[in-house]
Amino acid sequence: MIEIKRLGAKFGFSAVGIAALERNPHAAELDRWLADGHAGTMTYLNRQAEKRKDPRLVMPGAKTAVVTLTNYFHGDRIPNLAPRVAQYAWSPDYHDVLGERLEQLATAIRALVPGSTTRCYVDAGPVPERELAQLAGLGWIGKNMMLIHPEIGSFTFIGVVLTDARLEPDLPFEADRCGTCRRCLDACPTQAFAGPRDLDARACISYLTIEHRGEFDATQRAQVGDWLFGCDVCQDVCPWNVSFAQATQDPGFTSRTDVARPDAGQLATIDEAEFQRRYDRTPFTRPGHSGMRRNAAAVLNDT
Ligand code: B12
Ligand code: SF4
Ligand code: SF4
Repeated sequence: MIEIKRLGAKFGFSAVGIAALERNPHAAELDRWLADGHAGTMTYLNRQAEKRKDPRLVMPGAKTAVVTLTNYFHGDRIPNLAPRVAQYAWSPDYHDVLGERLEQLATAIRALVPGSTTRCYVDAGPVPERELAQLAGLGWIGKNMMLIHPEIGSFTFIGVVLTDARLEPDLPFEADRCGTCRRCLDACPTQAFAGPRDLDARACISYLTIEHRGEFDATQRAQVGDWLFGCDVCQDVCPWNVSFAQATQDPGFTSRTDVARPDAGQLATIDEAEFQRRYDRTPFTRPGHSGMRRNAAAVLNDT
């Protein structure tokens, strides 16, 4: 399906691959991860488990996943000093930008296969996105659990169009190019990895600053360190990013200084109306006003 890939590039995706939908070959890994409690309070992952284990259940009649990667790396020339914000959040909300592009791709699929139907997903549905990207030949799952493309690295968003059209699939990316490396596991500031491809989210700074609800206890406050939102350490140290990640030139992902380098002092005291005015349609709305105030207070405590 060269035409779909050509159109994917035209709509702004960095890479596109196609996977035939089947039962998730790593369903047992998901079960074990959930049983170990590694999802913390993200109970929606338990509720969605059956669909993640068999993505054919996500959309009745779905046969194919068209999977996209979009590079959001901003380059290491820009200093990421305290308070630190993960690079995926530096630009306008990716759900909006990628949602529109996925709709364009879905429209093109329906035109290529008349009578077919489609559904688009980016980080907001019961879709095992990394798994599908690996099956679509876009890269391998690194020991840090990230999908790593051999020429782009892992600073990518994954977007998926499910369709009932039967499209010719790509070959899965079978190689594991991590080899004996374990830099991500050793560099994690909170030792959040129980082992390779086994992240205990409860200790992950990304989980604590974005998904955790309520105040931090003393341990959590210390774990967060100088990260205000998300964490990039296990990607920053990965040799595949060090060697291959290129700063994006994508106009949909230009960096916003107010999000990339916010003032923690202001955030710790900002009122709700002002927070909404400044950060509406940015990833900061996920933890929201109270979560970002909590994060800012923890960072100020650390610096
Ligand atoms: C819950 C979640 C989180 C949680 C849990 C993270 C985790 N490691 O699972 C928290 C809040 C901690 C988090 C953090 C981050 N996240 Co997040 N997250 C998700 C979400 C919503 C679900 C992931 C999930 O189901 N996790 C449970 C685990 C068990 O499932 P899994 O990750 O799919 O892993 C499968 C494979 O590892 C496979 N498997 C296991 N062993 C093996 C072995 C082999 C050989 C193979 C092939 C497969 C395999 O089995 C697993 C189950 O199917 C996805 C979006 C989605 N709908 O999928 C985004 C997603 C994974 N997150 C993303 C991002 C960008 C991040 C952060 C980088 C953000 C940041 N900078 O702070 C960090 C990275 C932390 C990390 N190292 O994983 C991107 C990843 C893009 C990419 N290139 O991989 C996604 C895909 C969102 C998107 N659409 O772009 N995230
Ligand atoms: S995102 Fe940060 S805290 Fe979470 S696993 Fe990676 S290095 Fe550890
Ligand atoms: S740092 Fe090393 S072990 Fe970790 S994901 Fe990258 S290549 Fe794999």
